[in-house]
Amino acid sequence: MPQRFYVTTPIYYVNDKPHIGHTYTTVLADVLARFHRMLGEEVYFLTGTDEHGQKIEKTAAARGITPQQLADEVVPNFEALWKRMGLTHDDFIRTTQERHKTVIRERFQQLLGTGDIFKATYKGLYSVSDEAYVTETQAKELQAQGLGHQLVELEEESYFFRLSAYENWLIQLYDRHPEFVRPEFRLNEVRQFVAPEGQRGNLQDLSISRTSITWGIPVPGDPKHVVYVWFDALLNYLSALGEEHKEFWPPTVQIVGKDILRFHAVYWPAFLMAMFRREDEPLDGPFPERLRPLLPGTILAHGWWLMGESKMSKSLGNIVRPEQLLRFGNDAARFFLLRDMQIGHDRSFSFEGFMERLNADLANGLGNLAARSISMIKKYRGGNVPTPPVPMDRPSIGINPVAGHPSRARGSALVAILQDFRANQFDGGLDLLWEILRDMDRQIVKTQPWKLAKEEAQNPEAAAELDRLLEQLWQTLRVAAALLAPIMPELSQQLWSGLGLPGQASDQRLDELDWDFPPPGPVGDPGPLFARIDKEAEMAEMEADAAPGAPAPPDLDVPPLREPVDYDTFARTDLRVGKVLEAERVPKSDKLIKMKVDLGFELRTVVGGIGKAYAPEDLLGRLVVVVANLAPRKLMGIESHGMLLAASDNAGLPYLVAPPADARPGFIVK
Ligand code: ME8
Repeated sequence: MPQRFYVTTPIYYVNDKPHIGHTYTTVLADVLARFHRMLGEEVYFLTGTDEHGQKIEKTAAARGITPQQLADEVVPNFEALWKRMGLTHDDFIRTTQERHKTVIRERFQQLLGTGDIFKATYKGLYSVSDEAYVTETQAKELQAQGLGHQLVELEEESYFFRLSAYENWLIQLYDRHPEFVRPEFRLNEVRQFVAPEGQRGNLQDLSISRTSITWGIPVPGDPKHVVYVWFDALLNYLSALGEEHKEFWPPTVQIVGKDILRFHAVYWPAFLMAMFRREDEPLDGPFPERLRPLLPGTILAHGWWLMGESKMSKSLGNIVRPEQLLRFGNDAARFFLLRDMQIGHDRSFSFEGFMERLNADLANGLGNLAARSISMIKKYRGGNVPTPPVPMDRPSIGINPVAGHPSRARGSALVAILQDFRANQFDGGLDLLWEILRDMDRQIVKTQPWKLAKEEAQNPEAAAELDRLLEQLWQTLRVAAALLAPIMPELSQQLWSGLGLPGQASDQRLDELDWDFPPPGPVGDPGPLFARIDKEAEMAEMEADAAPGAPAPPDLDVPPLREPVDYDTFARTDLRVGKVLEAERVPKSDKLIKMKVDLGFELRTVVGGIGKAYAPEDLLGRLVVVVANLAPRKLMGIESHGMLLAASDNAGLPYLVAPPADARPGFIVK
């Protein structure tokens, strides 16, 4: 029976359009799915959207629509993008679907029955921005970070999952099965969270219901509470399979960004242990190995794509959108994302780097080698791939594909590449493959086929050598086309057919690939595989695109300077950095926006006349400068406690003054 391979992506929040991060995670899952299909495995690939919770409720409220409307509006963006990119997912789950909600209700009830979920009164601190209860220690840590986490004292009824009871089994899971989290240094982070410095008794029970919001799945029998969004979201991986595909359980690889590793490596296995546990298996005893095959194989945590050194975010306006990558084709974007990111680590993105990579590896590297090789086979052998009696050394032996990879020196190149791919290290495998391609280029230079072709009529040795070179080039390109099929499905097929090979590159079994394959017939014409990008022209065009049809700014009518003031007068104005946490239009006004602004030490209501230049959702999370000691003033019945600083053009349109990204709410501006 073929091995099963179930791969998942996180389900994405519907409060934003897809960006490079979502694209990366989903492409990585698609590459894994295609790769494992080419190993003969039976694959199930799941993605979807996370539609409940406070974030969605808030964004919808700021836009004046219902959360369901917001979800219905955003989901097609994801679906259309994945379709345009030709992704091969088997299912797309939405947490608002009935099939999902049913499972949440059933599982919630099951765990209520086993005592793993219980109702209690929580009294303590709550972090509003993290949507989580926090201990005194955590509260101190949050405050020390100075990121403006708003903490409130709370006393409320909540349902809890008894996470603390699973600490013992979780630690044993990490110790005995370190493959549960990859890469290894990410597992260490998880260990540090669960048992810092090896200390036990650190995990707190987890509140898994909310009464503060309504947008969620009501707790069965107690609809005042809705199920906490992470209990809801994580179970999608289970609910999506349903009865029909349950044989795929458990997930083989679950791809997540490092930001959500804790949820997947701590809460998720604990929920599953609770669901699959037998009563006779004591939680303070050894972890029952029986459970291991019921838990996810590997949680694969990748790093972030950064802009410069900072995280991409809406408020910084530095998000790379997938459309910007797709202008050079699906395959180019896929190749770049896989080639340039070392799994687990962060990587900073630049458009220059993106284009340079494509030019170097696709236009020059692979494209050039394929064009040269096929044209030589045509020119010197009438298009028929020669089959020399003594094959030339294969890259595994004859050339040294392992330069720079001393640890791989013993393995053959092909085995090493497949090993890297199996270990989800696509950057490493591709690096090695390109080393082989570069070596082929060097072989051409060294062998000088044009000279051999002139000599071969008189010298049979020259003819044989030319045969061997041409055959080796053809075999190498064939192997490359097959290996690249999971990563660049279109381009590899173009190369495959161009080499005169029948059928689909993606139908090949990668575990049966070798360097010797009898050429089936004459080579074809792959055409140019990848056209060289004119980097300068593209950069200029991108800049122009960034401001489509923007009218030239009007010549500034510079107003005269005001009367001088002395420093003391100026210094009486207390300017502070603030962060906009909520924003909504003031009814019946197209100009006024009411905001909740975090000043580091308190939350303020500020009403600003910026509604013609900004939509409320553009303001969320934005850092602003607030005149913090301005006397309160009523605007359309709402008391405003401060004013945002903004520059202004001739037409009076405001441009909010933005503190640098590393400033914190509460900082004084002077
Ligand atoms: O967290 N670089 O959804 P989300 C790389 N709904 N990957 C990035 C990235 C970046 N700059 N930014 C985001 C959620 N990602 C929850 C998940 S799962 C049960 C619930 C990717 O829309 C990365 O995979 O915020 C990250 O984990 C995911 O997008 C977060 O997507």
